[in-house]
Amino acid sequence: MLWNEIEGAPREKIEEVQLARLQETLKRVYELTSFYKEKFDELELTPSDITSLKDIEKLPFTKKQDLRNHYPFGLFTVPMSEVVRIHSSSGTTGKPTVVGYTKHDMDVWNEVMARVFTMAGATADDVVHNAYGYGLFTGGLGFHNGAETIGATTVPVSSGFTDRQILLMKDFNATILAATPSFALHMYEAAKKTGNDYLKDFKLKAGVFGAEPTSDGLKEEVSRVWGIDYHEVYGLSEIIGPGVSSSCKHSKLLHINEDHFYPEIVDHKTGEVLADGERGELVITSLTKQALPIIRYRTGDITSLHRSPCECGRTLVRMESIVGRVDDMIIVNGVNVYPSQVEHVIANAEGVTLNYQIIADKKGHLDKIDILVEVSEDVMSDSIPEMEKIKKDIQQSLANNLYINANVKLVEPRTIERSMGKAVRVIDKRV
Ligand code: DLL
Repeated sequence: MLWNEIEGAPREKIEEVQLARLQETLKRVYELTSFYKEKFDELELTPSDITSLKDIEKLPFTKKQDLRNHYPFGLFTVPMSEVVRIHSSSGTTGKPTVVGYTKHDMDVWNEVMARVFTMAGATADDVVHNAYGYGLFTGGLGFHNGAETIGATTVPVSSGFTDRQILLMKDFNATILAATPSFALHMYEAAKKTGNDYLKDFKLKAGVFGAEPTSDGLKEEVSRVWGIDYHEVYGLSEIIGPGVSSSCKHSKLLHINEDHFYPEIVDHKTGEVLADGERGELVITSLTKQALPIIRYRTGDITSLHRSPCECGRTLVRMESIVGRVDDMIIVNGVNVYPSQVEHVIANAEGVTLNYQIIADKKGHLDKIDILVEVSEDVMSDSIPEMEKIKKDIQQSLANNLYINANVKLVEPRTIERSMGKAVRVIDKRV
């Protein structure tokens, strides 16, 4: 089932809508912000020079730093009286990035989140247990409004208080779980403690997971332990929040709501636009945003685009699941490594869980990398030969697959700190 007709419209129709909306957005930013006016003037461009979607390549990029430079509201194109909602990043690595929404922007967000839930098979008959954090983070309220838009019963539980989550999920007969994948796994650990036949008490049928890079192994684990279909959702606050794209039941690729968000893939070093299927940095132009329209935003997320038809009938372009972030990549003695690649190796190893942490440091002039991995409950941690074998196998697999020499340290179950939202996978002591 589609939420909106446009999701399955002929390509020409989608592109016609995109071009008209792009031209409107360009006029808006050119006339209403000195930031874009100056950037366009430098390139001797005016909005009327953009007459095809291909012309988008002529436009300047927008970076996170541009938003920070105009903190808090400098790039808004409406008076504050029209702004009905503010969200913001946590700002742990500098000034927070602040985003705003008009009533119309909220309608767009609700609509794309309704599409996300519909893609996951949810209807008004479902009970959505929303364990994304509420507050300035867009996860909680984004999912909340989407669930209400489809008429589902919405449980605004937010993150944290894991034992209570389990109780409420069971007693309220939740059918859809919305959470970060790492928190969903943590919830499972808590549920398991309540008894071995924990699953018979739950009515869950599907989950809508996102907000952090996740290996196929972790996705399969979440789906297996809860006995549910795994649907993925992607998004970022600068563009709207969750709801930029999501997966249907037919494949792992995510349909991009491209009538609202125009995607491109660029080489992250040169900025050159790459062909479909090639991996690079995702760049998004908002096509309908009013409070904070944004042109060619460098998301920092690495993925690729695919235009093959999908069995669900949607004609929207699809993206592969995020491989990693440009700035998440750690360079270990000259070798590029993404945390999700390490996670993939751990997922295929015997005797360990998917709770891990990567610690990068210096030893003399060389980089040194420790990977802490929790062993499974059923591994005899006092059996030294068994532990040695597990450790060696993981180290060997990291060397063979990722070309890194890491020191794997096996640790007792439940000793790595759990995250209630996005998991912290890397601690880089070199920076
Ligand atoms: O994380 C919005 C969101 C909330 C998406 C809930 C999905 C579910 P920010 O806090 O602005 O917004 O963080 C955005 O999170 O640039 C990606 O690096 C990462 N991210 C989001 N979804 C995924 C995903 C929300 N499905 C940043 N896979 C993005 C991998 C993701 N990374």
